[in-house]
Amino acid sequence: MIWSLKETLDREQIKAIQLKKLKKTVKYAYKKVPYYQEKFKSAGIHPNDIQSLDDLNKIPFTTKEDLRRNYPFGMFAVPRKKIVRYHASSGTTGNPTVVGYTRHDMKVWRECVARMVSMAGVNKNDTAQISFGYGLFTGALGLQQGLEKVGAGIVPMSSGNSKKQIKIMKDFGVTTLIATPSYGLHLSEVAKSMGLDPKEDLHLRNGVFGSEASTEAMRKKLNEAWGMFATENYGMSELMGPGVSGECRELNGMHINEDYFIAEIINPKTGEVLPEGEMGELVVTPLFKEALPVLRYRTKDITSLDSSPCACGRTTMRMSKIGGRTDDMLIISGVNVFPSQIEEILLSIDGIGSNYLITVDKKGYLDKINIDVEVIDSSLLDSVSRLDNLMNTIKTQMHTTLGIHPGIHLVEPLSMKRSEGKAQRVIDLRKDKE
Ligand code: DLL
Repeated sequence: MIWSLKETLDREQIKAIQLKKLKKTVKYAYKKVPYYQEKFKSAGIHPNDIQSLDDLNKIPFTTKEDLRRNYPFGMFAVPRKKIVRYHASSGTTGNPTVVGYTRHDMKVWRECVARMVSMAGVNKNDTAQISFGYGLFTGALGLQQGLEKVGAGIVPMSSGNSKKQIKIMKDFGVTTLIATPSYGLHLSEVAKSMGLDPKEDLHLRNGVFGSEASTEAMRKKLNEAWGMFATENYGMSELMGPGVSGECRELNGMHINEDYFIAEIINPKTGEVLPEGEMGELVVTPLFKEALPVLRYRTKDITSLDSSPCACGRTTMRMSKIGGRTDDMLIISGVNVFPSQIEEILLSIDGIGSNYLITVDKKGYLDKINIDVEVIDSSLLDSVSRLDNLMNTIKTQMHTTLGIHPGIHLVEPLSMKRSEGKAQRVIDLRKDKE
């Protein structure tokens, strides 16, 4: 179902809406956020210079680092009393990126997610189990409010506790699963291990997946395992959360909510804007944000754009599957982690040397992360209790700070291979298994 007529405007109408909102957004960010005043001054531009959509490329980019430098609320455009919701996502090191929403921002977010789940085929007759983690992550609460708007019945399971997930799914007659694709596949295995046939004994008809990359092979497995129709959806906390774009049932790419976002593709090395169809880094300018306006936000996600007609009747631009990232951010079961954050934790713990290797792999359908770490003093390896203590300290800090559960392997001082050039800190074996 097409939720809003705004998804079917002709391209010229969409562009006219974008230009009007862009001018307003640029003026607003300039007036309310000192960071943008300084940035505009040093670039020698003024909001009045933005008179066409092509003028967008006069505006300097905004990055995650800019948000981090202004942690936590330095780039907010409204007083705190206007903020009705906070979320946060990983920063490259140390501070997370904090995002805030006014009532108006929440209204737009709900609308965008309502469109996205409608595109996926969800409606008021559905019972939707949300198996994204509830908390600072935008996934669960973001999906919940849009699903509520559509009228679906929400089962707010959060992630983990997989056997209970299957029991509730069965007993409540759940028809829609909201999760990362890897967790969706894992749940199908858990159902089988409980003696159930996911296709026969459970009643999922839609899968609304996102927050991590997935392949067509994974989609096929999800559809076959559950007898469902799986769609992929894209979003990012700094832009909104889920709701930026999503697939319709034609599976032609993810339709962008273009009356609320302008998408560009740039060459990540030069910053040059690339023509439609070329792969490059996605840069997005949200056109509605009151709390945290960001102009030309560099997502570091690699994709391409396509505005050709889609058989579903929507006229909005579509983005292709994310083909990778321009930085080294790892996504472990939907949780964003930078190797530098892991390093920062390791180096803050007494007894740990500066050599480590992060290995990411798949166990079944779930991501698994292991860290080999050199200790400073080899006598530690002879004491079971000291070894246990150190392992527990590392595991607890990784869990409380980053939300990951790595396997830890402590090794002798100087036993790990030294590199002559740039140290290899990460091995990602998942790529070989796709
Ligand atoms: O992951 C928002 C979201 C939640 C989207 C639920 C869809 C469903 P962040 O935690 O800020 O926000 O992570 C954003 O996740 O820059 C991408 O690298 C990655 N990502 C999100 N969706 C996809 C996708 C949410 N469909 C980062 N395919 C982004 C590949 C994705 N990567």
